[in-house]
Amino acid sequence: MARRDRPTPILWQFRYSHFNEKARWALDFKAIPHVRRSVLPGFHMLPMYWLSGQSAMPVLQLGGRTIADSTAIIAALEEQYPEPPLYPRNARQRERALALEEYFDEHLGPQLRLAWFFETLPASDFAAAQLTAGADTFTQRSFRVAFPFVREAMKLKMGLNAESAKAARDEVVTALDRLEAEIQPSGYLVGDHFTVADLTAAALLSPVVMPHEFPYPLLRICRKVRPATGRASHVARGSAGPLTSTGATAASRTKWPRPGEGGPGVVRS
Ligand SMILES: N[C@@H](CCC(=O)N[C@@H](CS)C(=O)NCC(=O)O)C(=O)O
Repeated sequence: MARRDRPTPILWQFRYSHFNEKARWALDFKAIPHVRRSVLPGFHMLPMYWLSGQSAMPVLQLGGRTIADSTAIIAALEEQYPEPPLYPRNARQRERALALEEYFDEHLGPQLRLAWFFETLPASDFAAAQLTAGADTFTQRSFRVAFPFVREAMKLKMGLNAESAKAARDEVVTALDRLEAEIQPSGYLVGDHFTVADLTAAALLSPVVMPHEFPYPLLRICRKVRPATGRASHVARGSAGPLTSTGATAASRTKWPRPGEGGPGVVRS
């Protein structure tokens, strides 16, 4: 079926979420016109269970299928919209790209989230404002009122406490060192092109790196951090505390192309 004749995919998302950014970026990279339906943490559970039988976002409705999990979403997009590719054509490179995607999904994404929320959830005004950034005033105010309950639910769901946050921070630093070590002379993680491995690492680091390309408002909490590279602004505005490590430097060096950004029919929500 020609691209233009296919039903418009619907992405169910949290705006402020790095796993959701991973799926958004894949859609944008492939310039796939789609609709975004944003929900708020805590209020997402019922609709997501109803839609997909589980609660984690992102969820993509694509040609009659409902797909949960960013990795599965990218695999489905790659199948239905192969151009431009996110998977290398070469089998060994593809294997490496998928292995790196899995590594960052398992060892960077959840840990960065834990460390990040451990620092920010106690700051109720900031955290509630970030989680509702861009929403209308009524939504923002209502969410702020409900936030103490949402926060407790989030802490329970993530198993968030001082000990788990410390372990998560250590694992993030290990993952950042691995990222630094894996970047090839080309500047990409696999071969000479941007692949799912680069997309995954960069999207999952977006809460720390705060790239300009992030499509929703990111609230700045950071003091000045000494620039580490020629693209220091990406590092400096995002890095807070112990996550300012070599890997944040590596992420700022990684290329961040979004060929399909704002492509025809991409509906921002
Ligand atoms: N492995 C999943 C992880 C998704 C995930 O952890 N999503 C978080 C937001 S970053 C979420 O929806 N948490 C709420 C919940 O699980 O109910 C993926 O790659 O999509």
